[in-house]
Amino acid sequence: MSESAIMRPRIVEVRERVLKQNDLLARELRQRFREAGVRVVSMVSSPGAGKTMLLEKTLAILSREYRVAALVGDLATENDALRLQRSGAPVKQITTGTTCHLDASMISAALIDWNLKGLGILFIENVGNLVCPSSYDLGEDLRAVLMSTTEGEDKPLKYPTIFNTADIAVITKIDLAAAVEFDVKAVHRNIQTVRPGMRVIEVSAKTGTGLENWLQAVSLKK
Ligand SMILES: Nc1nc2c(ncn2[C@@H]2O[C@H](COP(=O)(O)OP(=O)(O)O)[C@@H](O)[C@H]2O)c(=O)[nH]1
Ligand SMILES: [Mg+2]
Repeated sequence: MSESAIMRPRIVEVRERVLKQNDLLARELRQRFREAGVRVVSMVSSPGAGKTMLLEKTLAILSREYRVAALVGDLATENDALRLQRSGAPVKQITTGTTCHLDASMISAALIDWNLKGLGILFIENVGNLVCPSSYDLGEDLRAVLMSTTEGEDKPLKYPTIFNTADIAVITKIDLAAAVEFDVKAVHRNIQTVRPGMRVIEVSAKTGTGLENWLQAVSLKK
């Protein structure tokens, strides 16, 4: 038997154990969020799709109405936390080193000294990646997958799992659609092929287009 054939079952076993452990911890987090009455919204996308910019706008607007806060994951640097802190909301950076996603234990550790009572919405910006984050439940109420017009229309077909584990899809940088000849109809078709019935919101954090729809989806307003 080749070495890879011997190794494969053990790797799968360890991976299953890690995911099971994560699911248990995510369940505890969800319970903690529920008890504190905080709504948790996570954002996933490829690097540069516009998570931080949309979150900067979101925190600035929603903080007039709710107490909002954010956790932001990246392999390295505190850059995004510094950008988000300008909104005045409490923000904490989670640096993951070589890990390409956030997991429930990282969220738990980041919140250790936070009092969640009285918080309206907690946002979690995941590490930029359309693959790894899909397997890790973070205890969130709503997971938004973002993709920008500059990435092409076929991302939903290439990365179906992340679209299947998310609750809503957000097409970002809609202000650039014409310039990059982005086919808006095609992306809607592709998302519905992968995930029939999925809610899709088109936004531009730069111009403000569609921001109302996004804010309505993430906020407590029904
Ligand atoms: N034209 C345009 N650029 C945007 C928009 N949103 C983000 N960007 C730009 O895209 C780049 C990456 O954005 P960032 O928020 O850091 O993406 P992240 O890596 O997903 O957090 C930055 O240069 C932003 O200024 C948008 O709605 N329109
Ligand atoms: Mg970012």
